[in-house]
Amino acid sequence: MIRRRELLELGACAAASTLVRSSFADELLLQHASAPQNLATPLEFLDRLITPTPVFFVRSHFGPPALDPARRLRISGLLRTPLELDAAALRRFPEVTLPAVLQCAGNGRALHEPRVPGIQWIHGGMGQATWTGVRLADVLGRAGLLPGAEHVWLAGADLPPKPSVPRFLRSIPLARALDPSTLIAYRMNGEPLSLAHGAPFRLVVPGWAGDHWVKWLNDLRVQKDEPEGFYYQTGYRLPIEPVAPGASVPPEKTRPLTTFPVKSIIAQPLDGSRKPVGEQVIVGVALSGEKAIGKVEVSLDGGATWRTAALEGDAGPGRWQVFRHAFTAATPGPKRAIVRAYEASGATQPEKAAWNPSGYFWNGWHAVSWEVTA
Ligand SMILES: Nc1nc2c(c(=O)[nH]1)N[C@H]1C(S)=C(S)[C@@H](COP(=O)(O)O)O[C@H]1N2
Ligand SMILES: [Mo]
Repeated sequence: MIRRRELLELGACAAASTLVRSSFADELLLQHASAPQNLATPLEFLDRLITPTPVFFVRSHFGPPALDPARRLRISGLLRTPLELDAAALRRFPEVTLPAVLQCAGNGRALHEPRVPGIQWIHGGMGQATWTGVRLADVLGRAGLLPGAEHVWLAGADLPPKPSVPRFLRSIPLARALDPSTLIAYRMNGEPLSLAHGAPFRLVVPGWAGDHWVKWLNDLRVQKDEPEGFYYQTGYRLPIEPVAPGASVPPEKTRPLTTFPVKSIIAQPLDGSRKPVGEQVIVGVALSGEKAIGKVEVSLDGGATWRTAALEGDAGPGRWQVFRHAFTAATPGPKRAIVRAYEASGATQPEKAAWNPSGYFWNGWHAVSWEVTA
């Protein structure tokens, strides 16, 4: 059995990305010299409802397989009629478009204390796009579920770099597969899916962490049980009960992670920036797995008092909203803003995120400091 550390070394990198201008038009692209398969969305782009595709983060364990527009999706297991669908066959199901946040479970890993190994994402392991495709429920309905169907195993066409490395295999419970927001998508932000984001088709599971959003999808199996193997039994699991920072957690005290928790991130001002006296605007995004955002608050006095920020975009599960709070700084000097989001139910973010051994789901209060200049 491969150990987590060996696996991490294969993909280890800081998820730093730089923006480069492409030779076409004025397009900005993400680039990372050592690991092109792991790219972070720059923080300053988390100020809008839709993340432009060229700066949308990329996370691939092994890198993409060859581009194959003719790829077929095999749908097998506990079904009356197993199916094999290519892109044209998929398009005969009713088409759906919805906005949804895609966020890596490891987003914010670099902010957990003590630090844990893995890609050191800060805030850029997420983005929101519109996704177009067909409902997985419609496809499974056509195939006809047999008694005992409880889990849907998901695999893509990407292969590990060597035989000792396990394949990337995920699974979702049948109820989540049948949710009308779960899509087999072939378009992102209105354009055909790019290879980096899973062409020709990928799964979209709004509100659930990115590892369920299997790219280059080619093998879907309806099963009675959850799968075995590294990516299911060891990776992508959280402690069932909260643990002390730095604790080791035996596998039987863990469960697969699913929805990401409520959080909010400030995109502007950037930490360490300088702004002239006058109007100061704090902008960012607020999101929470399968819950709608209810309220976002900003504090300018270290958490003593909070003001409610204005929200833009529609509230709803699986999507983010933009928050904005403006105030006037009449005199020069240092400023610091803290943000926290609430779900509609009133549940809110913890000041410090719950530490866990793999560094998933950081959602502590985000603070930025900047200088107001004369
Ligand atoms: N086949 C396949 N699907 C995959 C992955 C992968 O390595 N292989 N990475 C997953 C993870 S961990 C994340 S966070 C998302 C990232 O999607 P993106 O690269 O489109 O942003 O894809 C998921 N789907
Ligand atoms: Mo991820």
